[in-house]
Amino acid sequence: MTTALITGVTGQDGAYLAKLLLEKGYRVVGGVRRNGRDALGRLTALGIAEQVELLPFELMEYTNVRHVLERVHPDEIYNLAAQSFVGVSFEQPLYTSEVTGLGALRLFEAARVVTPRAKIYQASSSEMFGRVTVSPQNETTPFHPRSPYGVAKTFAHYSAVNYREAYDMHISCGIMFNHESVLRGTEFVTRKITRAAARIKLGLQTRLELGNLEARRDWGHAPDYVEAMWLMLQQDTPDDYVIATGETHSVEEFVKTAFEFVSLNWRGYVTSSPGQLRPADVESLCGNPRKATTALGWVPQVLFYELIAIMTRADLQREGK
Ligand code: NDP
Ligand code: GDR
Repeated sequence: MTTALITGVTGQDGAYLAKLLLEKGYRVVGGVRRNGRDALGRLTALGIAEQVELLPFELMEYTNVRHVLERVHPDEIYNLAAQSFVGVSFEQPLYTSEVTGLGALRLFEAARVVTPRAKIYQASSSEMFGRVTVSPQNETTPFHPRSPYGVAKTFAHYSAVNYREAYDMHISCGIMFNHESVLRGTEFVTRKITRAAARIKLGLQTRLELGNLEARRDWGHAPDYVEAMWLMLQQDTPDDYVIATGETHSVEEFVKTAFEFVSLNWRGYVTSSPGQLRPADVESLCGNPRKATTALGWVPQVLFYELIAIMTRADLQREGK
């Protein structure tokens, strides 16, 4: 039986990936932090909380990371743990660098010592592209990160590449563009919008305050994206892959579509507030997933309009209870 260790198993991607690997017959071990809240909410929502073996895991603590590898001896390691919210990274740049940047290096270094033959997936991000001058972006597009989060992910990405080249380790990076789902955290703009549209429709909320409505993103569906993570680790040689839909839409288009889904005109409810703007923002992202399609056979199944329908419908159900 193949054993996978998922760091960040309580997050959106961790939950979907755990489900996928369990369906494939893996033994799935998940690293969790003790933080006193309902950490297992997403695993419970997918009905797999009992099937994932949970171990205390903290990326800040090298000894802990190393002990977990010694205990689990995973065949595959998926490093999804991170301080993943770009907005907060401006408030907590050092902490974000520690977890999202150095945390990944701690894991690679521990794996080099304990499980050098394990295959590793590193969750790289389209935020590394940042201020782009070419569109769409692919694996050869230069990085110009625009946030402490983006800088930390770029450090982690190059650390992964360096460990691959220096120590011949099987580390692959998914340069993933935004991917969303019904399990997305409510701090991210998509879920903030679909939840608000549902709540306004149900009379539970009156308005929605957003920031930059002109920002454009390439939004896909998280269950499709975890499939790409797994595919990367089934290859004989490690590599980096852009995972995206190839479509780009603005935040305003997202708002308009979600509100239309609940038969409301967004203009009566949504404001753009300077307080929600970031010191620097990534204005526009659009990925070219051709390499993943050719080499991995990966194709996104859910695109923009269906994604918004899935998320808004789920929020209507949840909020209507
Ligand atoms: P989430 O924010 O939903 O999940 C992050 C996970 O990391 C949570 O399980 C969290 O635990 C855990 N974590 C945070 N800090 C630590 C720490 N110090 N030690 C151990 N675990 C920690 O992120 P997503 O699921 O959306 O994303 C997964 C990964 O992919 C992240 O690395 C993210 O940066 C990256 N990514 C995501 C994209 C997206 O669009 N979703 C796109 C590109 C990259 P807890 O539950 O305790 O907070
Ligand atoms: P992002 O996602 O920063 O791309 O990072 P987020 O949903 O937070 O922002 C997307 C864009 O929307 C604009 N925006 C707002 N964002 C939030 N959160 N709240 C608002 O009210 C709001 N109004 C406008 C933002 O300025 C931005 O331009 C996500 C995370 O999952 C990262 O971990 C991941 O690496 C990248 O996607 C790819």
